[in-house]
Amino acid sequence: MSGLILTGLYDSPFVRRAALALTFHGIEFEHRALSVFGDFDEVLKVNPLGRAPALEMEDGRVLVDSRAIIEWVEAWADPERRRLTPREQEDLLVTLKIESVAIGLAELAVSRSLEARREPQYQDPARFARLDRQIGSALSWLEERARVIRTQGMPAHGLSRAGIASVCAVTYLRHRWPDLLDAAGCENLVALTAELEQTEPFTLVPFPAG
Ligand SMILES: N[C@@H](CCC(=O)N[C@@H](CS)C(=O)NCC(=O)O)C(=O)O
Repeated sequence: MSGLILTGLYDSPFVRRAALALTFHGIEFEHRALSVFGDFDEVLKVNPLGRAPALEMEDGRVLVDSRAIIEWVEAWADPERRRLTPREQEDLLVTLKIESVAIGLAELAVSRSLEARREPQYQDPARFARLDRQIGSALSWLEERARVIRTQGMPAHGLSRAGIASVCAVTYLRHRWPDLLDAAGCENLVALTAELEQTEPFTLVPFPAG
């Protein structure tokens, strides 16, 4: 497949996980590094929500939302090839549970970043306190499952969509809110993330420096 364009920055856990799924499957795409803030008008042209990621196809059709993009990529991929989604029902349940919590964690971490962008007089300490409890709780939940996240349902090649979502969320926290990550004390999850970040496809879609 060619002619695909993925819009968004890789400092977004959602854009990054869509790019990781495409890369995992060896699907070539052009990366259009637009910011949802600095390039808002351009982003609105491809995504009616004004959000990233958006995946444009050669015929002009656009798929938005990282979960939808991963679903589509997995469905398109040759069924005989390696996948990110387990076929067996129990494995699928565990994988989707972990992926959902990891995506939710990324949403909470991004919400915290959006909250922090407000003028100080409009920032709400109670909102930060709630977000921090939610982030800490989600990290603890993932930490308890760190040993299964890596290979959940996909022992042959050792990566599932649960792993991709978890790594994207934890690496985002490592860059944006390291104190929260350290406070959660999730050593196994942090070690797993560091290990996977050294492997493909993560090395091919790195979190931007700086
Ligand atoms: N559920 C969406 C979330 C996408 C999302 O919230 N992306 C962020 C970038 S990190 C964004 O576009 N934020 C701008 C906004 O919501 O105004 C997905 O998984 O793709």
